[in-house]
Amino acid sequence: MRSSFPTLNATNLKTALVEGNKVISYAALNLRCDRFASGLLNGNVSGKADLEEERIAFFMPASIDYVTTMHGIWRAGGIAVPLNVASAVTELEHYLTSASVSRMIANGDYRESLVDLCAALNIELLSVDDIITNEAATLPDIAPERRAMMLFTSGTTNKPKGVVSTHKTIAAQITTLLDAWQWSENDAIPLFLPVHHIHGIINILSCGLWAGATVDLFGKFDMPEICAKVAAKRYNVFMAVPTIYVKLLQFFDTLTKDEVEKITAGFRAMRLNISGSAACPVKLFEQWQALTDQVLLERYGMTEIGMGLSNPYVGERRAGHVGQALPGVDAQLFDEAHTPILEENIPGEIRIKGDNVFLEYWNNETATKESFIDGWFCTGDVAVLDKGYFRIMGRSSVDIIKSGGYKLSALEIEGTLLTHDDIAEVAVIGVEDETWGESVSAFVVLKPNKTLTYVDLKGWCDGKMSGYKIPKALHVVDSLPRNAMGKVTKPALKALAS
Ligand code: MCA
Ligand code: AMP
Repeated sequence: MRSSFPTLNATNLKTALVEGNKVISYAALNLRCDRFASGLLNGNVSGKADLEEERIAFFMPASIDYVTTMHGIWRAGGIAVPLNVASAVTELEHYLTSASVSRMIANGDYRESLVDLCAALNIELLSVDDIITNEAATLPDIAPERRAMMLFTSGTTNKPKGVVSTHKTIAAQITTLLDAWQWSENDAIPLFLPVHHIHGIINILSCGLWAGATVDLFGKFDMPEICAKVAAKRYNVFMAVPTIYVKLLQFFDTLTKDEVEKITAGFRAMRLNISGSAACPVKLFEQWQALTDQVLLERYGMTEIGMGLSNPYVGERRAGHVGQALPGVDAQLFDEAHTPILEENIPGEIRIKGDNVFLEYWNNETATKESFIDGWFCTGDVAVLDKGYFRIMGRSSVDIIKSGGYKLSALEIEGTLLTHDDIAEVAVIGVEDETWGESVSAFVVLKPNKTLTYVDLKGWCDGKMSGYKIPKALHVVDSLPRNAMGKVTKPALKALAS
């Protein structure tokens, strides 16, 4: 089997991607991906029959080059490792070394910013133009079971883990959504979410391309620009994290009534608005409906599984609930004794089975084994069944924070803060926040005779962690609350923070 999406072929002249004033058809994109794959295979490095799952990282915002690189790697038999362009250098170093990346693709300023790091790690740094050939060569057959992509996700342990999915996993994650959300080639969708996570990569970009739709690419969430296009009725599908819907409502408060009416008319005319990656508060669901007549379709997913649960496209979309298992996905709640919970309103852990589930954590057999019980992937999310729909109650670990749709590890942030010369002890928690869902708060005990202001801490964090991980509040305390075992009692800190 050649690794490809059905629509990405030589005869499909429909517009696939729009990037600013650049427009590319499926046929032209297909040829570009082939030429890129050819360059990866026969270029100045290996010249192998296929890349034998070589890990190739790329550091690009959503763009035609990003899609060319991703599909080019897939077609050449490599593992695509898309990286967060907002990462700090220490974070990148971890991703690159833990994935044993051999080549890195980046253009322009992004490329420049990586020269020293790639040299230090002995990684070949190339631009898309360095690789792409004039003509496409014959490409290898790629079996569906081959590893295809590695995304990094934070866990409760210290450093993010590489989540590996195969071509088959990716196809399953895409096709279940095509049916469930009734994607078609008539769809047009903006992509402004980061493209190192499932939400941007699978739900928007890959579903859009597999369906033969048109995807408008934005390097970042450019609210005025996106709203202007919505007002011009360019899109019929919109997907975002709850924080974005909150930010849109806040933005509307700064506009005239007339301007708001034009934008909300654009949303009203769409066939579908989706919210996910974090809980959508009922109040937000209702505000959005009142303003746009759109009943948000909320769904639940995870890097390891793609999407698992969804409210229906046709039928009741219930606020505060994430619906039912998607086609091809098995979902079941389990109690602490690993017994399935069959009654309603009894909380248990969501466990998932299906072709949508990832293959492994890269190079981490122990973590992979520990995350499955009897073939079920254990999500760590707690839910109840409520009149046939799943309702998320929270997570089993207080050390996972969801801020603006990003999953953050409190322990990872604590690990960095502890390297500050004046900090003796630290505890990081997520505090409920109207805009971010949860916002990162740090409690610190300082070394004797030291002082620390929030501004100083924020400045110090710059460059040591991605901006969205930097605490939004600092509490300097004399001591941290601990239980009899000496472990910090984070629920007590949450109470203190609120
Ligand atoms: C930006 N900032 C944040 C966040 N994003 N702080 C906390 N949490 C965040 N998520 C901070 C910046 O550091 C900066 O701080 C200030 O806000 C403005 O930054 P800017 O980049 O301009 O903000 P923005 O463009 O408004 O970004 C907000 C955002 C973004 C668009 C909501 O966070 C975002 O794209 N989130 C979506 C992430 C996502 O796709 N998650 C899906 C994961 P300062 O001003 O102090 O410098 S996949 C997943 O979860 C599963 C599979 C699923 O179910 O989908
Ligand atoms: P990530 O590891 O970034 O893939 O984040 C996955 C996590 O996001 C899940 O384990 C949930 O905790 C959370 N999540 C995703 N969608 C929802 C939702 N609709 N409601 C509540 N939490 C969600």
